[in-house]
Amino acid sequence: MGVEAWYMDDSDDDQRKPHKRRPNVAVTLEELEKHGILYWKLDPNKFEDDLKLQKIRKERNYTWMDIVNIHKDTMPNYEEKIKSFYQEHIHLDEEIRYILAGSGYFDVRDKDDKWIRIAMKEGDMITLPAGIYHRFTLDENNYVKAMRLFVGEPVWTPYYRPADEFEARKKYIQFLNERL
Ligand code: KMT
Ligand code: NI
Repeated sequence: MGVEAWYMDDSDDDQRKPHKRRPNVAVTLEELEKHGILYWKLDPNKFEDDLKLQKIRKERNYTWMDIVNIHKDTMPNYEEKIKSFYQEHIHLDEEIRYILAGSGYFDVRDKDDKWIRIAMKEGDMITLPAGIYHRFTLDENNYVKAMRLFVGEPVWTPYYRPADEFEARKKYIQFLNERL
């Protein structure tokens, strides 16, 4: 089984809840791939010495990495950070995350601007393409430990929506139009 994803409902209830529609509208890995999203399943217990992870990093040039712990007791400016992660934005580079413990949701806009929620658990690694509108939230477990990877020196700058004038955004739209 790959990663679980679904179309979100319209409720403005707590962002940490699943927000599935009734009945649920599941999203397959194939649909995610059409949006330029890459996914891998790894063994989080051996992240320090994992040939599969090393291969991905080499092939995709993910040279840089660190590990972040997101929990209210360990993260400075926790509430502020949680809010900013959940503000819809793009980056000019790929956003690459590997969940080592805990869980959380990455929400991405589909080709029709609808929210898809991707439930990330330990062992799940994902790449969001440059220029895709997205956001992140913890789920009701309120904890995630994640490896952040990057192609070269990291630039974390979020460009909040609207950010349609950026080259990365235009290129992403072009990519979607060519594939969908
Ligand atoms: C981000 O950029 O949204 C984050 O780093 C969120 C935490 S990583 C799961
Ligand atoms: Ni982001």
